[in-house]
Amino acid sequence: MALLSILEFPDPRLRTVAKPVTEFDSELEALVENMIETMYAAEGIGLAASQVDVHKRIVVIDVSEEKDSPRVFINPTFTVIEHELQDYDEGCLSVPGFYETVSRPRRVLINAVDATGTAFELEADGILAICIQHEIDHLEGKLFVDYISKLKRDRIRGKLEKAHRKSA
Ligand code: GNR
Ligand code: NI
Repeated sequence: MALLSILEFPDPRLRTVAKPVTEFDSELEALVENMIETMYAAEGIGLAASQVDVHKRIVVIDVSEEKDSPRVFINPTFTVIEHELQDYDEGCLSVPGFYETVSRPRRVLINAVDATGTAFELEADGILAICIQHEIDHLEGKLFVDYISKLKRDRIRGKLEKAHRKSA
């Protein structure tokens, strides 16, 4: 097992559109294990492969209280089953320290395959619905800061760039 390093906004690699997974092999299994370990170490509730500079359609999520129920979503898609929006103060491991309100559909039907290539579907609401939409955005090269004003986004970019210069 290994911890993977997480790209931070405004790194242009976060804008890469991820490709579907086609090989369900031990290499994929190892990557998924490392993503789960990295998500827990970073105290996140989700992680998309894009964030660790692997541009494949892989997401891990654990929204459980005990942090003992990791879920794996490969090639995930969703359809909205309740268009009513819910507001949530979102954060992102790739935008550390910043939280902004984002509105997303309240209830979605997720279609994905697991690490063995077996298809499944799952109805999601609450934080799971928010998180899967946030993670699928990452696979499309999209970040939650894209939903807020340019003024706020540029302010966050400036602060993170300054922090990156200091730690370089
Ligand atoms: O840990 C995370 N918390 C979170 C809170 C509100 C909405 C979305 C998230 S996902 C985030 C982890 C992350 O960056 N996943 O891409
Ligand atoms: Ni994120």
